[in-house]
Formats: sequence, structure tokens, C-alpha cells
Amino acid sequence: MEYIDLRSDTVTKPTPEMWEAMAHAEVGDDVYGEDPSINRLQELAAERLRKEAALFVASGTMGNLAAILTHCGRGDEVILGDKAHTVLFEAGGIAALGGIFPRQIPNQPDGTLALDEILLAIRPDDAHHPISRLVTLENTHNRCGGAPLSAAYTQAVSDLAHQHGLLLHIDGARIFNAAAALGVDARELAAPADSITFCLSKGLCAPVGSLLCGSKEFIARAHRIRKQLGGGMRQAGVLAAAGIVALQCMTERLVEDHRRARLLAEGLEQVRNLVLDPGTPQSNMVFCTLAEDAPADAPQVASALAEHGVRVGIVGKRRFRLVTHYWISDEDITRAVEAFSLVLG
Ligand code: TLP
Repeated sequence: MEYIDLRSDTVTKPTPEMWEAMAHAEVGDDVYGEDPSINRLQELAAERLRKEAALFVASGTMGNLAAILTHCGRGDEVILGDKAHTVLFEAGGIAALGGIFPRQIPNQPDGTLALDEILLAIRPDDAHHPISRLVTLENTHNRCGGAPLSAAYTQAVSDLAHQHGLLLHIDGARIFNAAAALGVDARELAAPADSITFCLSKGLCAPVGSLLCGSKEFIARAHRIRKQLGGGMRQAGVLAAAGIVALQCMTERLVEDHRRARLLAEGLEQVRNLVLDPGTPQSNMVFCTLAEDAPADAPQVASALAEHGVRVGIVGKRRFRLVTHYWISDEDITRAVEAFSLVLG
């Protein structure tokens, strides 16, 4: 069965232009710095976020890990939200591999960290404490409804961090969705950060890879960390070729995914036994919960929907996340809403 797959934008397959670019990619040994496609992608990424340099990494998880390992040493502390992807879904890598202490403070419903909470979390210089080194933000914020964080807020966090000698990293897995949602250039959102990761393999449809961006000096150090993590790839230009298409052709169209997410939310609002999060969607994600008296739980509803050809993300006992992307059409949205009505109606 051909599914309407709303589980995530990570399920996106390459576009025809990407397959074409991959088939004809110029490649070389990237560990020698000789892969022309990787070099081009890295230059393009740095330019798109107006940073000095960029590094191609295998995944968003590797990008965040390499960034945090580059900024922090063993016994140092990173301040981040309790709903951050790095806290919830990166297998504790920063602690396991870096001995870095994750100081979690509550994410506000809009994905931000309250400035006074950040301030309170920054430790004084005292032998009892780990050394506070880094703050990380997530933009858009996955578990906070796909919320975009504004440039002004990001600047305020950056200023606060810098005043206290800390640095700022952004997990910008979906930074181009944030830019599309806010109607700004992604460079503005990246400007306050000392480093930022973004993903090619989510809404931008490339099959593999993320970019870590920052100063030349930071990227040189991150390069060694990537090698330690086993992330030095060889003729990975085949992947970079798709990434170049992603950056050149796929960022401007994300507004279409956001429009379809709104269409989906409008349809689902009419479905019985389903309660949408207030304000959803904020980008390409719709979050909703089964009503108190709904006759089934989320896994049961999800398997009934699958029988109607619709796959949804389960993010709680009674909660769903539905993500729009390049391979979801207007007609798919109509069919998805129909499937919900049939299952819950
Ligand atoms: N997120 C995935 C799952 O892991 C939850 C998804 O389906 O949304 N940062 C953010 C904000 C992310 O949402 C993700 C992936 C990552 C980092 C990790 O990227 P990958 O999967 O490339 O390691």
C-alpha cells in the first residue's frame, strides 16, 4: 500500500532532481578534503547561514553532538530545555561520550527558555559546580509544537550567555522552516549563535546529512571531533550532491508544507473526539490529542488509520504529531482527514 506518511518529515525520499544530481556527482576523498561536492555544499551552507565555515555530518544528532563536544569538555555543563531533542532523543550522547552535564530547565510552551531561568542556571565559579559553558536552543522546537524562535529572542539569549562567558549553539534541524514561518532570512535566526546545526534530510528531502556551521576556528576543531566520532566519510559527494539541490531548490517551498499543515488542522478541527493544540500548526507540524471519552488510545487509532493508508506519529498515550512535507499533496490532506473521520467519527 502507498501510505500517506505524516509520521515525520524525516521519511521524505529524494526528489527526481536529487537522484539526477547524485548519479552525476563529482566525488573525491573527503578525509583528504578532496570531495568537490562536499566542499561546495559546505561553502553553500556557510553562505546560506552567513557563518565562516560549515562541516558536513552524517545526521542532526551527530551535528549537535560534535558541536557540544567541541564547545565543552568533561565536567562542563550545557544549559538546555527539558524538551530539547538533545535531551529526549539523542541517546544521552553528550553525557555518554563527552562527560558533559546536561542542565535541563523547563521549555516554555513556545519552545523558548525563560531568560531568568537561564540566568539562574548559570553557575558561579565554585569548585562544587560543573563549569557552565554553553546554552543550546532548538529552532523550530520539535516537541513544543514546531514553534519558531524569533531572531530577537535568540539575540537576547546570546547576549545573556556571552555576558556570562557562555556560548550559544542552535539545534536548527528545521531552521529553514523557522525562517519560512517567520518570513525572515535564516541568516537572521543564525546570526546570534556561535554554532548551528541544520538538517538536509527532513523537510528539504535529501536522503542523508546535516551541516554544522560556525567560525573557521570552531569548524576546524569540530572536524577533529567528527573524525573521533567515526564521521569522516570518503566519497560522500554522492550525498552532498543531493544536499546542494536541497539548499538550492527546497527551502523556498517550505511555506507550502506550512499551508498544508494549516489545511490539515482545519480539517481535523471538525473531527469528533480529537482536540487540537491551541495555535497548531506553527510550522509543518500539527499536534492533537484524543478527547477524554474517545473510545481508543493513540496506538489503537494509529493502527486503524494505517488500515486506511495513513501513518501518523504517536507522541503520547493519547497524542499525535502529524508532519507535512514535500511528498504530501492537498489531496493527501483531504484523504487523511477522511481517514480520521472514519476512525473517530
Ligand atoms: N527528529 C526526529 C525524531 O528523532 C524525533 C523527528 O522525527 O522529528 N534535532 C531536531 C530538532 C530533530 O527533530 C531531529 C530529528 C534531530 C535533531 C536529529 O536528526 P537526525 O535524525 O538526523 O539525527
